[in-house]
Amino acid sequence: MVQVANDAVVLIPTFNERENLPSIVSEVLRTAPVDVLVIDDNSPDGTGQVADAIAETDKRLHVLHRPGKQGLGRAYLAGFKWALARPYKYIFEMDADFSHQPRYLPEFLEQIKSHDLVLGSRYTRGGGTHNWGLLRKLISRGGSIYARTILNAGLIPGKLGVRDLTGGFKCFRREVLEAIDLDSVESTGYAFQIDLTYRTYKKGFSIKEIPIIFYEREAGRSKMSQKIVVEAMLRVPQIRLKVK
Ligand SMILES: Nc1nc2c(ncn2[C@@H]2O[C@H](COP(=O)(O)OP(=O)(O)OP(=O)(O)O)[C@@H](O)[C@H]2O)c(=O)[nH]1
Ligand SMILES: [Mg+2]
Repeated sequence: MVQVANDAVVLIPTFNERENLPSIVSEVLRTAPVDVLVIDDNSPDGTGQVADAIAETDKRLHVLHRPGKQGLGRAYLAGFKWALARPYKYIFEMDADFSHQPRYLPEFLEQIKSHDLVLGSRYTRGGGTHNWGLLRKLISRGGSIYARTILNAGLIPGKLGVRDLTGGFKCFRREVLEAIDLDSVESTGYAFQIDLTYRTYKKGFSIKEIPIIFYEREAGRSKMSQKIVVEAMLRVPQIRLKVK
């Protein structure tokens, strides 16, 4: 296997994040002993080329180019495979838009020593959101409660205690991703986050939620859509039935 600079790699999927990319990458690299993989879906705004230019000057940054926009889930699955082909122990998921603050990375790295999956959680004590409108809050909270209710049905005891199921700031031990049949994951969007956390739980791995404040993006455009919300709602019952 190839040599890597650090034990941990932070996967950052990007679609039109040109404004955010240089600052998020430099802040992540400055804050924690990690490598970074940018997974770009051929962003029309040239994010991929910006990433390539930074990678030329910093060996800790890697770039995976994909031919076109296929959604967050597909990008992460490609990133997981890339990371598992290298000797990384810890594999992070993180957004490019500063909603996930790099300052939390050291706490993740501390907790992942004793847990299999560490989740950045808005809905545990000390967590929250910053600058979110009421509608966005309701969708997110409602989504987590809805997913928890459906996924828990008939499962008590041994209950899925996770409070923030749609969050996307996560750190997996490599053993978790090796144990999951990645090729069978079909969800994209928010459903992807629910799906992976549920699979981790069903395999019996330990999950730890740590509080984070989630910041609304300041630069660039949101890719959140009604379609993603509807997909998540329809997928949850399927996840419950399919994932053993
Ligand atoms: N490679 C890739 N990245 C994507 C795709 N869709 C979203 N992303 C990235 O995934 C991360 C999360 O997407 P956002 O648009 O911020 O979605 P969100 O956080 O639900 O929405 P906001 O809160 O409004 O920002 C960002 O880094 C995006 O650039 C995609 O199809 N392909
Ligand atoms: Mg965002």
